[in-house]
Amino acid sequence: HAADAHRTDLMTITRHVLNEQTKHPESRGDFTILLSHIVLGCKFVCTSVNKAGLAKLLGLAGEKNVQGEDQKKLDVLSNEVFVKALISSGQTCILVSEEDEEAIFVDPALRGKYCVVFDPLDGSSNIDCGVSIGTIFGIYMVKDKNEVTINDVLQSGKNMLAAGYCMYGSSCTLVLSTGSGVNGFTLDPSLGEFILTHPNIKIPKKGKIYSVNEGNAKNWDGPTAKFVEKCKFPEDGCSPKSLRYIGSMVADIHRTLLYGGIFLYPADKKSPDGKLRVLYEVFPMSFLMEQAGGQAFTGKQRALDLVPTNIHQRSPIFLGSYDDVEELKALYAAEE
Ligand code: AHM
Ligand code: MG
Repeated sequence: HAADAHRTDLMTITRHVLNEQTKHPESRGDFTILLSHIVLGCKFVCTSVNKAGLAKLLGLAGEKNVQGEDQKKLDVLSNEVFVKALISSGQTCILVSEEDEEAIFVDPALRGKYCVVFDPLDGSSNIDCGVSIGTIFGIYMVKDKNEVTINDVLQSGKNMLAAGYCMYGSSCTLVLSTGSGVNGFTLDPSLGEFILTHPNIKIPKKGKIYSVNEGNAKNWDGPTAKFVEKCKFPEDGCSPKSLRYIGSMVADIHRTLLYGGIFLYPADKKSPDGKLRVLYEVFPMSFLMEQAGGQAFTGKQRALDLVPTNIHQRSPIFLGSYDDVEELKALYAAEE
């Protein structure tokens, strides 16, 4: 009986990834170990986020992060947990975290072949009011394990082997791509396992939602302003798009993947590079978007073609349904 099979044949994230990796038998075990350590970090952060109000983990830790913003205790905690989990996996050689100014080079004795770039807890301005936040990560492979340099992470996004995010929302959802489509897993708290709940996510070809911080509108460039105007006052007789903006990238991208539409964090006069960071925000989300059939564009080029020169570099980014991004690209092309 199909319904029974559903309940008793549980596709855990580990089982799913092992199945996917049969194409790369040489890396199967190593990648699975790395992923299980990332999953452990996500479970820990999930529990901490859920307990935050109760455990009085909220509030300033008295430290500032690299960008000079106030850092919340949960950010510090999440970062420590991820760094330690990744190092102890024995599979990593370089780590780049939003919370650490310098890249972390793993002790040679514990070194493996993967580089992990991550934002341990993104959207932290949303912590205090209980809105969804998330972890974002991307994985590269080092060229030569014996000669590890910063250039191993300063690679274009299309070289990523895998990328994903975990959203700490009404449920805990991990969305992952290892380069052959996108799959979503939901944490079953009673089992402590992520179970495949959203197989083969494909973003709708065109969406009805746009997602942007309109408070920055006065400083936008021409094409962004024109695009948003067209969302509200379409010229072709279509209905206007709805606006949804959570201000938490993981939640805004998760909705965009499932419902379609477009997410914009454009350049503006005050921040010509936008706000979001190339390595651990823009690249992983762009990787997922393309794997789901959507597009990711910087205003100048395909986002995954960027080659960062600095680990904390920022870039404007437009992500979403194929047709919606196509429309925006046409406006930028007309500008040139
Ligand atoms: P953070 O890394 O300091 O949390 O900032 C990143 C967040 C993203 O989650 C979100 O998309 C964006 O900042 C929202 O920025 P804004 O408040 O400018 O709209
Ligand atoms: Mg962030």
